[in-house]
Amino acid sequence: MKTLVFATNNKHKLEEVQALIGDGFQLKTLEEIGCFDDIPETGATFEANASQKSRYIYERFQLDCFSDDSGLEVDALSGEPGVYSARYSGSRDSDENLQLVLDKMAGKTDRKARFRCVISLILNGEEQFFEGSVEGSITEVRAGAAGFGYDPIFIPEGHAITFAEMAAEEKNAISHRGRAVAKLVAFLQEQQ
Ligand code: ITT
Repeated sequence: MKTLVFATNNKHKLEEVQALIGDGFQLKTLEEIGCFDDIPETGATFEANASQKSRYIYERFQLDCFSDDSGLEVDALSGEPGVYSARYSGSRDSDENLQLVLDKMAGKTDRKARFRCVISLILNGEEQFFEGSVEGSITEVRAGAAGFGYDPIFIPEGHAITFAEMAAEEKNAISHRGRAVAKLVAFLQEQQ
């Protein structure tokens, strides 16, 4: 079975990707390979940050690995929080971050937004990118308790409830991360 390190410190991402990647692959966490570093993320794009995370692990451990850089882009906020999604309010507190989005969106009629996810895979020393996105809109108030991050204020297009009101499988089937992981899995299957 193929073993891949998933270079993330976000346990919600890990749970989602574990559910999506299927039985054909064994995921190793950063903890399992003995990496407790604060991996730098200083890029201006999801691609650059994803690359930084997977290269950091590959260079130190020489293991096949991938990373996910993701976030919410709100049209009326010129694409914010974007690459700053994890710390938009200055802290990593999801409640504070999503409240800042709601505050900045007060009174705005254009509520269009999307989640984007870029995966950087380093397999046998070669890097590949896989992308996924989901269009949707920002609610006026938060709803739901499932998921993580901005899920309580994001309604995917064609649906009437937020990601945080959906079962994990329902979110995974249409999410930015679900779509990027599906491309990653298809690529890995071709390699076998
Ligand atoms: P790692 O870098 O360790 O993977 P992180 O949480 O810092 O974890 P990112 O830098 O990629 O990850 O930031 C992603 C942020 O975007 C995340 O913390 C959430 O605030 C938001 N986000 C990404 N995917 C999301 C999702 O599916 N639902 C809700 N919010 C999401």
